[in-house]
Amino acid sequence: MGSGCDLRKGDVQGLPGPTSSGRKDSFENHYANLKAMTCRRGALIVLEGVDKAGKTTQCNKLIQALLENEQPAEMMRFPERTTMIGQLINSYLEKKSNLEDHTVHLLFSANRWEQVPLMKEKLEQGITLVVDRYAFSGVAFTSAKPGFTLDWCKNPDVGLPKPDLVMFLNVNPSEAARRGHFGTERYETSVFQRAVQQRFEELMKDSSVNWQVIDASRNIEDVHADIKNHTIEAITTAMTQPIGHLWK
Ligand code: FDM
Ligand code: MG
Repeated sequence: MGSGCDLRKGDVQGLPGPTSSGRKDSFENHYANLKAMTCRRGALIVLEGVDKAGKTTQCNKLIQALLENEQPAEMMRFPERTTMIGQLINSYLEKKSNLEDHTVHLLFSANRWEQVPLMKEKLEQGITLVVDRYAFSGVAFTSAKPGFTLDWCKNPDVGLPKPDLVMFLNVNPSEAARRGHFGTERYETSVFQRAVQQRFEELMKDSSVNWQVIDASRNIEDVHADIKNHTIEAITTAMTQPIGHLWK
């Protein structure tokens, strides 16, 4: 499956040249459109939801389905615990260290920004990225703590690559409880998770983001079928559009 971005200077010969500022604009627009069409970039697909919603299971199944359909795809997750910043976050989540609340929020954001060059490279190569949590988790979890506004929490993530699709895996609290006990990491209590759910609901009111709420209380295969359909649509749309900027 071709996924190269092989547009070269010669390919735009014959387009209006950059002679006046008005024509320069039209030249640049034309060039951007042409580049987008030639590149067939991958889509940025995010799965969000509270703990036990099935995000990781569904990310894995989606990757498998895309690869079976010869769609280049890779999985990513946030926090990405393997980097230096990720190790600080990991130790905080495992309660092996304490960090001040603003500080850890900024570390989670920095942990996304440090992956941006890699993400852009993959998307431009035509690889679809399926991401387990993103800036929305960042905002929902920190703003569930006392004294944090949604706006303050969003700020450090403004301008990140904008997802082409964000699927919120929605489970009701009683269903989530039936799926087993929480682990021992920080934030894994039902009181906190309910506050997080409410913050997600606030974030989903923003129509500048392509949110899709998925009923994740159904069986794994039904949820997967829904997720796959939304993803195929997003991949088709993303192909002809440049990567956007989140919350900008
Ligand atoms: N989390 C995750 C945050 O608090 N902020 C963030 O920006 C991100 C990406 O980290 F409790 C929280 C959410 C969860 C924890 O996530 C680790 P995983 O998916 O269980 O590894
Ligand atoms: Mg967890």
